[in-house]
Amino acid sequence: MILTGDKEYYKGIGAISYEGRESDNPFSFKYYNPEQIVMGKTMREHFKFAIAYWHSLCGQGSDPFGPGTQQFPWDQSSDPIRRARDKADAAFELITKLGFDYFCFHDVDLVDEAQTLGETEKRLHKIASYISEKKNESGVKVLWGTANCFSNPIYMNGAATNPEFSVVARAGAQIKMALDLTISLEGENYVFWGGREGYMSLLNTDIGKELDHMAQILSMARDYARKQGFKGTFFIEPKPMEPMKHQYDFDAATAIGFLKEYGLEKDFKLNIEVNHATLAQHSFEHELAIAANAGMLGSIDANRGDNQNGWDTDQFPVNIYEITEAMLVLLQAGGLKGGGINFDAKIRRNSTDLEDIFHAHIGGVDTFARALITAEKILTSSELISLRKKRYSSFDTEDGKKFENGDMTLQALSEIAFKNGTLERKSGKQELFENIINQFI
Ligand code: XLS
Ligand code: NI
Ligand code: NI
Repeated sequence: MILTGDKEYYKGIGAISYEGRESDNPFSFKYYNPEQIVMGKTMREHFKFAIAYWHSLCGQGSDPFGPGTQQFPWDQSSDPIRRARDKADAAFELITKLGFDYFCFHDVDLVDEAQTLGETEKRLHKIASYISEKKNESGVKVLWGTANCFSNPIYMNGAATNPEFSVVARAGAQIKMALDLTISLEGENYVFWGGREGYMSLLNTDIGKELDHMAQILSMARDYARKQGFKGTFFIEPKPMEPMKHQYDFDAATAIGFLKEYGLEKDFKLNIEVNHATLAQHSFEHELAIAANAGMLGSIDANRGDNQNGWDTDQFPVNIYEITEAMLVLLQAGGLKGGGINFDAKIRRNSTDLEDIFHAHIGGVDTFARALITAEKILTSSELISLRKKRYSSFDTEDGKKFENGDMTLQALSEIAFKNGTLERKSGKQELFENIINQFI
C-alpha cells in the first residue's frame, strides 16, 4: 500500500514490484522477490530492508567543496514542524513505493534541533506522534533509532568521551531523548555509532578515562531503556576513523573486546557497515565473520566504498562478488540477530532527479537478492562447505579431538610430532574455492 501525504512527491513512480531479470522496466526488481523462499525463509524476512532517513530525505549532496545540489520539495516551509511533517510524508511515500518494511533514523533527521534541549524535546514529541500515525496506517516499522551526537559543534571534543563533564551530560540527555523516541515509535533496535568518540591527538587525550566514560554511558542507556520496557537489541557500529583520526569502535574485533571488557556483551551486538570495514583495511566479509563468530552479528549498514578513495563514500551496493561472500557468512550464521539491511548509502552529488533514489535502492536490493540466491546455491549444491570441512578433518580423529578438547599436554603434542617424522604438504586450494563462487554467480 502506497502512503502519500497531501502532496505526491515522487510523481510518476508507482509501487516497485518484482518483474524478474527479463524485465526492461527500470522501476522493477529483477532479483528481489519478497515472498521467494531462500534457505527456509522468505527474502523479506532475511533482509528486513530499511531506508536511511538521513541520506535519503535529509542529505542534499553538500561536500567540503560546495553546498548541496538537491532542492527537496519537502524542505521548503519556514516552520520546522511543517517541514518535518512534509519530510515524513516524503519518507513514507518512498518507503511504501519501494515496498520496504522499515526505516532507520537519527533524532535530528526527523526534525531540526532547536536552540534548547527542552524545545528540541517538544519538537520530537510532535513529530513522533505524526510519524506514529503514518506507521499505523502503512504498517512500516522502525528497524533502529539513534542519537546524532556528532553534528552539533558542542561535540567537537567527543560526546560520551568528551573531557568536559557538562558535554557528557548533554550527550546523555540527547541519548535519553532518542531512546524515548525510538521506544515510542516501537523501534526494534537502537544504534550507537561513535563518530566523535575517539581522538584527534593522543597528546591531549586520556584513553583510559574516555573508554570508561563511553562504557558508563552505554550501561546507563541500557539500564534506562530496559526500565522503560525496551526489549530490542543495542548495536555498536564500528568505524576506524572519520570524523576522528582514530575512533574507539575501530572494527568488529575491537568493539567485541570492548563490550566484553565492560560486561555489555549480553545486550549489545554489532551493526556492520561495508564501507567502515574497508576503511579499517578489512573486507566486509571479514567483519561479518568476526561478528558472527562471537554470536554478535546484529545488523548491516549496506553501502560500498571506492577502490580509489580512502573515505566513506557511502555508495549504494553493486558489487555482486563482495555481497555474495557476505551472504555466505550471513546464511551460515543463521541470519542477523534482530537487525536488517539498512541502506546507509547516498546517491552521488550529481544525481539530482528525485527518481534517482529509486534507481539506487532498486540496485542495492537486487544486488543483495541476487547474492543471497547465489549463496544458497553455493551452500546447498557446491562442494565448498565439504571441502572446507575436509581441511580440518584431522581434528576429527583421536589425537586431533583430544587437542581440541584440551585433553592433551604440550609434552604429548610434541611426542606426536616426533613420531610423525617428515610431513607432507597439503594445498589450501584457494583458487578452487574462488572458482566455485564464480561458477554460481
Ligand atoms: C557514519 C555512520 C552513521 C551511522 C548512524 O559513517 O554510518 O551514518 O550509521 O549514526
Ligand atoms: Ni552507518
Ligand atoms: Ni558510514
